[in-house]
Amino acid sequence: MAYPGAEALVALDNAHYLHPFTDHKALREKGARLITRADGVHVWDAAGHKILDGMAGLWCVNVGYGRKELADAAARQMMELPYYNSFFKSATVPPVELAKQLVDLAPKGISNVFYASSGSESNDTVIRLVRHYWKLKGQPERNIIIARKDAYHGSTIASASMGGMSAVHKQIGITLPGFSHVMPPYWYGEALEGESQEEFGLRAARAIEERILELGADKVAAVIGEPIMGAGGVRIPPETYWPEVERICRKYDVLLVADEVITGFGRTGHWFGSQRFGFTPDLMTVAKGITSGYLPLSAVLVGERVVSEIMEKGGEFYHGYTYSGHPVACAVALENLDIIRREGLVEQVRNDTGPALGRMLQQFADHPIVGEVRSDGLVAALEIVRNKKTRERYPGDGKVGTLCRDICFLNNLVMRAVGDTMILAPPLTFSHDNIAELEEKIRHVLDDTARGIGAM
Ligand code: PXG
Repeated sequence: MAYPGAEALVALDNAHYLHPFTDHKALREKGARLITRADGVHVWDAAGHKILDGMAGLWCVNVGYGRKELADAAARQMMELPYYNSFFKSATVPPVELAKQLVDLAPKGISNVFYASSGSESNDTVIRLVRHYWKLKGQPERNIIIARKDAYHGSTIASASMGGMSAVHKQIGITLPGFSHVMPPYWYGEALEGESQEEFGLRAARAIEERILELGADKVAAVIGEPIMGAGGVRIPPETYWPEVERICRKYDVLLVADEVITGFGRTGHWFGSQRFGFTPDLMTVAKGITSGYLPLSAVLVGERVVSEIMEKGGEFYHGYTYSGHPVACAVALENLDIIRREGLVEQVRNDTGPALGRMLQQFADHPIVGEVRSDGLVAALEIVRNKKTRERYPGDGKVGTLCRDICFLNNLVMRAVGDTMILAPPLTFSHDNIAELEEKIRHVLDDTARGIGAM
């Protein structure tokens, strides 16, 4: 059944609402798709279509939609104490309890938590903390952070400057200094002919070492990376990459930061991507799945190396947000972690649904327009190419990906396109039935896309 007043709402949207990451001229031509409700792994639009959400909202609705426990936790906390801050030597209960749980879940060495409300704010906090640390250490000239090209670390000026998206940098115009970008660990796109995954992983890691040596190790504060690059196109690094990056960071005494905004809270079948890839970061950024997106919350998890410096040297760290440690958001996070544990979602993704999704998707590796299928836990990518052998892309800079995404829409499936890379990150509650439903839809979508471009 159509949502009452839907047409008028779409007109109001066109008139008054500037959407994030949107070409507004193009949006106005068609109008937005109004999403009005959701349950489990499906969302419904105003026209009544039931849509399979292959992206868990924006990589965040880990426990799925319609969780009464999370609404109840928020309501209880709102009645008890809707807000108080943790500036000026005060604290509230939920962020304290949540800090303990986060520290227990995180890799060894992580001992403290700084809260914010978004991944971008947390990454800004990382930049502030890293610089603060090296100043306290008496090495203020260590102020460059090495990141990877095509990385996404957020949309504030600082986090976008740290990110490696060239179109974003171009639009900002003058990005902030203090960041240096190296090759991403993207075997399918960057490997030399005949280069194995393992060899390429080492070469991509050593690009970081080369950059450290070029800049001078005494100028480099930290290396930051998403364990699996998300918005850059689900680039899953070879197994050799992260251990080598860690070795290099230790060798030059550089801090290692994991941006776990997407990979945190079970996405890869481990609590954190750093555990999946076997490395121990000094700092970690988390957001999204920490509340399954039900309320905005993010955090920087801080390791002993940085914590001990802050504690011993003292002095105020001039940084924080009104909503740092928001009690309602933290209460929802506590309940969300409880659900993930109670339902064994991390283990389910690791041992059952992650491998099942991978097997289902691999059959499309034979499809005429698919060059590579890759997945890890419940995050996956399908590369659309013109020539499977040479990996040549279709011309048009992502036009085929956009076409494929639009065909997904018509088939009531949400799959995101990054250029011509189609990506998936469904809720962690995704079942075998959901995987079967997804298979049906993907088959249609790929066939229709191939027919649309004359490849079938
Ligand atoms: N780091 C990573 C790894 C992210 O994926 C952020 C930081 C920033 O988080 P906030 O909460 O400030 O948005 C992100 C966010 C997309 C898409 O289209 C991805 C993100 C956000 C919006 C869109 O894939 N990731």
